[in-house]
Amino acid sequence: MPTNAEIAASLTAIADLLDITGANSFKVNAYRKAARVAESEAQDLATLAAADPSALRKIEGFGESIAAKIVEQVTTHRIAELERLRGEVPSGLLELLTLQGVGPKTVHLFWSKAGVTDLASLKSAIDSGALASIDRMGEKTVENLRTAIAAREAAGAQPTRFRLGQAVPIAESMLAVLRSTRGVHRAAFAGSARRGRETVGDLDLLVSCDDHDAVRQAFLSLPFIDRVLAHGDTRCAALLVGGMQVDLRIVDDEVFGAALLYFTGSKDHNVFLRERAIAAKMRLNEYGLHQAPEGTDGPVGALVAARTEESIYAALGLHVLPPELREIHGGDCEHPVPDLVDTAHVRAELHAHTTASDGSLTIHELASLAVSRGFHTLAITDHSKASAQANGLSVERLHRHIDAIRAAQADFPTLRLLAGSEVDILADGRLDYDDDTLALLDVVVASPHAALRQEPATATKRLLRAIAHPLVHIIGHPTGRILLGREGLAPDMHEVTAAAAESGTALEVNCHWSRLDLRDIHVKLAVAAGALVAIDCDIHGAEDADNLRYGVATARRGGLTRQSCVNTWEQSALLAWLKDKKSTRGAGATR
Ligand code: DGT
Ligand code: CA
Ligand code: CA
Ligand code: ZN
Repeated sequence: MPTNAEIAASLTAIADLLDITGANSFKVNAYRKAARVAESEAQDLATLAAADPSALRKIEGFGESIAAKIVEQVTTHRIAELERLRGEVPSGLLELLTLQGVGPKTVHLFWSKAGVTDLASLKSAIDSGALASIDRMGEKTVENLRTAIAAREAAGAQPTRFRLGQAVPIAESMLAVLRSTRGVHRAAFAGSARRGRETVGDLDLLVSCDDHDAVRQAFLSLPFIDRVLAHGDTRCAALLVGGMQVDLRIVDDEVFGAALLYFTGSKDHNVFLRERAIAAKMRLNEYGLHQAPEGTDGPVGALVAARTEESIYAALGLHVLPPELREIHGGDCEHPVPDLVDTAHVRAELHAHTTASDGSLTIHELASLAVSRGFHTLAITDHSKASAQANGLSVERLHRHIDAIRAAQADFPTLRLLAGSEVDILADGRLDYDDDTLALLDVVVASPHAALRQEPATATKRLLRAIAHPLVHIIGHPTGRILLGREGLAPDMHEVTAAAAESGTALEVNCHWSRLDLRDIHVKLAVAAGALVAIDCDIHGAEDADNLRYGVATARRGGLTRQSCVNTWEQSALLAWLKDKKSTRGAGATR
């Protein structure tokens, strides 16, 4: 059965193809909206449609005709309308959509006004001047197109998105160089990376300075630049070794806030802010918030705000929306923003491996690392026996490991060391250790590691069983997905989060940037259900502790508050939760 992402991709494909044929934009927008809804819907749409085809209609954004298309894809694995459109539109035109700055409406113009059908004919149309003669196709647009084609050709078959934890360190090392460049006032990354999205299409850097030349020189001589795509006075672009694109904007310091706001996006949030500005008789763009023009198309009026994001939100009468909320929460920042969890609040790591299973640190090294982070609690949670490939511990080895953890405690007066385990949730939801063994542990993280392709309904039952187990404290990386690698389980997350809230079991946001599991939309459901969430680095080596920020960003995107995150609690509250949960053992649990 198709995944939500596959359904979203089909809906987007229909929208793109309709747009390219010049179809009515209401119809096109309905498909685009439905694609966004499908992508951020936490329930498995195929499961929903298979159980009751009319259920889809209840989801806001799916009209009758679109719901029917989804049912068609679920039941027949094809959508006749999509195939008809594919027959009508030359396939080479779709490739043009991957060019930066080129959308389907532009492709419609290329096709209908200049007879362009693929990349090769687009290049000839540029060279012959045929393109420049199309209405609304200025010289600047054609120049941008050349840049985009160069980028496309240089990137070749590289992946089109990169994982947050791979992009952010590169962005920061580039910013460090730019910040030390002469005349630079402020430098930041914007775009999807600043919103903490799990993958980024390209990096957007922003610098304010007195000397554009110096910044451009510094940028162009950064290490790992493979190929320069553009080097203008206010915009540079380059491809890095590995294929990621970096866009740099150079602005005056007075407008840094406006540019940061604009280039942070999301596009939907920008649209919301612009409309808000218009309603208040103002205009907002990347150069600032201005009074509206006097006449219908005169120049904009006086500058209202531009130096900081805060000043712009304030002038619009809005609360500042943290960047992580500028995407899935859409535009809504009229209400006070919740007290989101922050990296500085985290005082405990509850998922860490030592050399006893597949970690590279000893108990003592891990504990020293936790102390250096200012943590008050660390749980040692090595793998259980079913994870043989990760050197999971037999019951006998676990007994000795618990003793070693208890013995190490004496050396760390400021840190509470907990003896735990990351216990496999077997395919049917049973746990990999018997209850008497689990009862010896201070903390049990139960995680799925194998059988990650099971049907959604089976996966739901599996997780519900583990959640209801009274000796389980935390469900580790609940779906087992690997970003850009493996889909993982697709359980009904409404049921999973409701059950977690009911039993007081925490759901983990695994901070590793290849997991980020729970993902943002699942965190949002957990928050809505009132479930507890654990944000853990799943430490296997010292560097993993630095991934905390990615897990926190994911949690913030889902709207997680400090109160609902167990890692932020005072030690006494955390220990009380761990102990109390165990003592309800046997109270009506299904085993
Ligand atoms: P990505 O790179 O695909 O992960 O996603 P973003 O959000 O970083 O997108 P990008 O790099 O194309 O543009 C960065 C931001 O600039 C975007 O979030 C909002 C703003 N922006 C760029 N193009 C447009 C546009 O055509 N309209 C509006 N409203 N905003 C735009
Ligand atoms: Ca970007
Ligand atoms: Ca960009
Ligand atoms: Zn683990």
